[in-house]
Amino acid sequence: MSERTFVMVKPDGVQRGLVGDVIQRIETRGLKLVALKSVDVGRDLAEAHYDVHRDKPFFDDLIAFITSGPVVAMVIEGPNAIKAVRGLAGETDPIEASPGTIRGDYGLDIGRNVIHGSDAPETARQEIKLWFEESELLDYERVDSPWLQE
Ligand code: D4T
Repeated sequence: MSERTFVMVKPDGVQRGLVGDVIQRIETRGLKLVALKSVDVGRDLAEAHYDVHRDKPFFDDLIAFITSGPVVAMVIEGPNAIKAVRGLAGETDPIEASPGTIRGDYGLDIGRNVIHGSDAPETARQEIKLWFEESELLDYERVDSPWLQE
């Protein structure tokens, strides 16, 4: 079943020049880019995005990090897109992430884990609504879709 997920290249990924690599992995997997933009994240947006972690000890550091520089925000669509992107990203803590995943290839520290991907359909809906206007979401078919799905 086709679904949408919210993906963000975090400030460390942008500063380290990893945006192209992340997008390439998503595209070559067969997932469709529905929306894409650079964002200088303000405190309100950062706190809304990470509201579920408000009471965690790492919350302040997380907000400081995510507001420390531009991020690249995306909406990605495809069959099982949420699971597919989480698989591409690897475990939250890069030291636990398998080589071949984005975090396993590029990270060492849980506070600098390069990418975010929604963890469930309801979270994906909320995050897409938080980061994008409806008018920013594109409706098109990838020309190679018959070669990607039976
Ligand atoms: P995100 O949301 O960034 O894609 O990460 P995950 O979905 O994989 O993991 P998460 O929500 O549990 O964590 C959100 C964010 O907080 C940072 N973090 C997390 C941290 O700095 N210290 C910690 O102990 C944990 C658990 C990393 C990701």
